[in-house]
Amino acid sequence: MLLLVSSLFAACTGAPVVPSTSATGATVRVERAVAWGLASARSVSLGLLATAVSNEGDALDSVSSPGAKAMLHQTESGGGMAAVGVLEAPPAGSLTLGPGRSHVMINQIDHTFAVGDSIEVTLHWRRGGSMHLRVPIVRFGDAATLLDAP
Ligand SMILES: [Cu+2]
Repeated sequence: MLLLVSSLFAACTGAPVVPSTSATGATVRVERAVAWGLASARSVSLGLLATAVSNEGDALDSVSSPGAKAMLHQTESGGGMAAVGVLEAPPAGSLTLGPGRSHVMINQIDHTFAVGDSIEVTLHWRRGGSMHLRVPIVRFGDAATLLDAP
C-alpha cells in the first residue's frame, strides 16, 4: 500500500510553497520528509522528522528505493559521512534526519531528476514494518528550512 499524503505549507518568510510528505504507521508517524541532491551525480540525501507513536519507540533498520541504492549515514564532526546500521526513534521521542546530521543517502539512481520531482522510498522499521513514501526533491537550501518549519 502506498501512503501518500501531501500537504502544502508556506514558511513565514514568504519562501516558495513546497510540498511535504507524511505517513502514519503503527509505531511511527513521519511528520515530513524531503530529499535534496545532485541530478548529475544521480544521488540524493533524504531528511525526515519521525515521531514514535508506540510506547516502545522504533528503529529505522534500512531504507530502500527502486532502481537505486540507499543507506543510512551519520555525519561526523569533521564533516565526513559514515554508514550506520540503525537509527533510533526512542519511546515518546523523535528521529530527525537532515542536512548536517544523520540522513539517508540514495545513490546510483537509475533515472534523471530535478527539483520538483519526487523519489519513492520504503522505510523499514524494526517494529512497525515497511512504510512507503513519495518524497519531494527540493533545493538544498530549502531542505533544512522545510524540515524545521513549525
Ligand atoms: Cu551521506
